[in-house]
Amino acid sequence: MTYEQLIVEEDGAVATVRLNNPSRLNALSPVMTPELMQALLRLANDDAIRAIVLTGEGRGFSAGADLSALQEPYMRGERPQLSLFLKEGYNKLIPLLAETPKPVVAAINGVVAGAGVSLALACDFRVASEDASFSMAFVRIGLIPDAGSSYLLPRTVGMARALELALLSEKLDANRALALGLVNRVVPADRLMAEAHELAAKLAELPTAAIGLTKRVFNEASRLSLAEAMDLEAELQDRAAATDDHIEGVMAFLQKRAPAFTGH
Ligand code: T3D
Repeated sequence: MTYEQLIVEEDGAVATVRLNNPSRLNALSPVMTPELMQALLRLANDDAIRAIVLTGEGRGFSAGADLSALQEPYMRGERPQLSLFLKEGYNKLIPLLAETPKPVVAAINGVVAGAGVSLALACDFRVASEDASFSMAFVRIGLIPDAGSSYLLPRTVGMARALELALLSEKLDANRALALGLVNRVVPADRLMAEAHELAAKLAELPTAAIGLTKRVFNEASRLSLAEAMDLEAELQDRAAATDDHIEGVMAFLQKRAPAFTGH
């Protein structure tokens, strides 16, 4: 499968999805957003793929919405209704990414801004290069945090820090992002892809269905009462217990050997 603004490579059970519009720092264009959705859906349904790495080509991870798409209508004095773009684009893309039943590692290679931050936050792990920098950016163009960042950012760094990041929109370097909990780890630029791939490969060896169900219970539990969350745990635990990997995990423990999970 070939794309115009995406490169998708597979290496064993790990797929690497590379945003590929480097001259615009991989801004999310009307071409890239649907292509990314298409690729994620395909990988989610491919049993051979058990972990995904998301990264950017060039010196950007993603600079958020492709603002060049707004130039012509704004020059003509038009005021396009942004909610229509959001509902057709990010409002489908970000839940698809966050709820993909496979672990997703963001390998943050450089500049991240606006909806690019949302994209990184919707991944399960964020490994940043020392060269990465982060800016919420929305307020600088008179907009509010969208693409799920109003929901994901406070849950990741806490409300006070999220407000500071959104309102001031200052550029953070990778180590500051690590200190705030915005990323899981920072690595030298020349180690980024190897570290992200190593983490993804480790995740790909785990029981894939249990990982998908863990993501689901965490996502849904935050909207439920304790009792409701525990009911959901019980329901999803039946599904996890029905997998071959559950039997393998228990038998490997009892037989004092390493488990060989298959993702089934
Ligand atoms: O439209 C909707 O649906 C609304 C939804 C909005 C969601 C959002 O994401 S709002 C936030 C949008 N993003 C931004 O406002 C960030 C804009 N970019 C920047 O502020 C800076 O580029 C960065 C801080 C990210 C990086 O700065 P720097 O100095 O490293 O790079 P640069 O020189 O500014 O950018 C390099 C090129 O990328 C440049 O093109 P050129 O001059 O070489 O031809 C620049 O125009 C282009 N570029 C960067 N960001 C975008 C972009 N082109 C289109 N859209 C961008 N977002």
